[in-house]
Amino acid sequence: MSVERDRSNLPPLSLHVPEPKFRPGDAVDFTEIEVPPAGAQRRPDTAEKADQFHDLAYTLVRVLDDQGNAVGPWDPKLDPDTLRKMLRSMALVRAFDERMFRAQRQGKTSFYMKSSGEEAVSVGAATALDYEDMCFPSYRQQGILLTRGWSLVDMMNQIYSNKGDRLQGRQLPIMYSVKEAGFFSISGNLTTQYPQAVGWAMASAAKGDSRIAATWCGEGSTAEGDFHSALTFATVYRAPVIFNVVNNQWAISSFSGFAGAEATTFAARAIGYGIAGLRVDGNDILAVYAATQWAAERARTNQGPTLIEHFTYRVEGHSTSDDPTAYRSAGEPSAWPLGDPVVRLKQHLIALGEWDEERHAAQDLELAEMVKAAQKEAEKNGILGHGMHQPFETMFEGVFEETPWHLKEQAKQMLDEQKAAGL
Ligand SMILES: Cc1ncc(C[n+]2csc(CCOP(=O)(O)OP(=O)(O)O)c2C)c(N)n1
Ligand SMILES: [Mg+2]
Repeated sequence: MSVERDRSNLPPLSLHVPEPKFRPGDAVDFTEIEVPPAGAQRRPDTAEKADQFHDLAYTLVRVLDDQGNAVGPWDPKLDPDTLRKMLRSMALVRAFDERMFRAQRQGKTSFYMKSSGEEAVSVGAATALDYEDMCFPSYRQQGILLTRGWSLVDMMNQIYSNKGDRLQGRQLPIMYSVKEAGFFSISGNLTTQYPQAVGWAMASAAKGDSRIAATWCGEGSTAEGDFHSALTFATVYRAPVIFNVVNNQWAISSFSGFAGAEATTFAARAIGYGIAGLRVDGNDILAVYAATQWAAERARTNQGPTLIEHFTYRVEGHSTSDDPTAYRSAGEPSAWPLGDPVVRLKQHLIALGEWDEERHAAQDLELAEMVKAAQKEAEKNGILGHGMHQPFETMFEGVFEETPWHLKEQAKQMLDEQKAAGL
């Protein structure tokens, strides 16, 4: 028997619905974002237990200061050639993004996603990892393929779903899959790459291999169940994996608050799992490089996984299907307190006397020409809407080792109908 209690003098509950600070038309003031000085964060030994440096999950590991100097214990002390290579890779990502964005607007493909403002996250990590390490990216890490020297034409063929497309038009444009470059198939289903990376890393360890895995997802994607099961498996088996959370503040039109950013940092998610957590200035490529190198050393010495939050900003729309002016203030990108990753590395190289504005401008021109030439080459294989680039029946292939009878039947029916229709 239940006795109802008089609840009339209890305070009414209320629901907290997060709301972004700035909406279209609002003036932007990011002074609330705490930006600690570069060089001020300690660098623990890679053999230290994860619970010894929880503070690093609540700050920002930074190397490049406002004058373009590399300072503090996280400075990876890279030689000028490596620095110039990273600058070139970031500039190439930008040139590639520009060109492919335009190709979409010209109707040559149905879809494209830029990574403007986030180039340091993928280029810095890909430079710090070994080529043989396996990457499980999201759709905004084209910088890994470009840093690994993958063919621009091959990437463009995929974007155009043309007859040179190694995926035969069966994936959304930009969802590359390049086994030869250690680049796992991108999935449109957010965060599926997290448990996949852990599984791969566990297999690598079980086999006594020396290769590690790295994976990336957006801050919004941390709300997926897959994120949490991946972290559980990884901590239990001390899987040699690096979890990257790219906190670019937005998940399409939802701000980071909807993934929990009002309550704590994304790096702090690691703490509850007993995993090493670092929060890094994602627009500082030296910090990204140093954090990745540190996490890779932990993984390679069986100290287990590391979660790195890259604090950055998505400068452009989510994709070519998005219009950010509808939901956020146009002033945000320029007010972002951590600057532009390309400009910051350029400034550093200039401060070292290893680069100058003229060389930079010349490189930008050279890269734009290179991308243009690759585009011309790829377009020889076809663009969207100009003919059939793959035989119809290929849509039934590549999923099962042996095509099951019912798919064979459907394929035959389709081909018969095509024939009857005179196609
Ligand atoms: C499981 C799943 N839910 C929803 C979507 C739709 N979707 C595609 S991208 C995206 C936003 C993801 O934001 P975030 O993880 O922050 O990554 P970002 O795009 O900022 O790099 C959403 C909701 C999806 N693709 N898969
Ligand atoms: Mg995001």
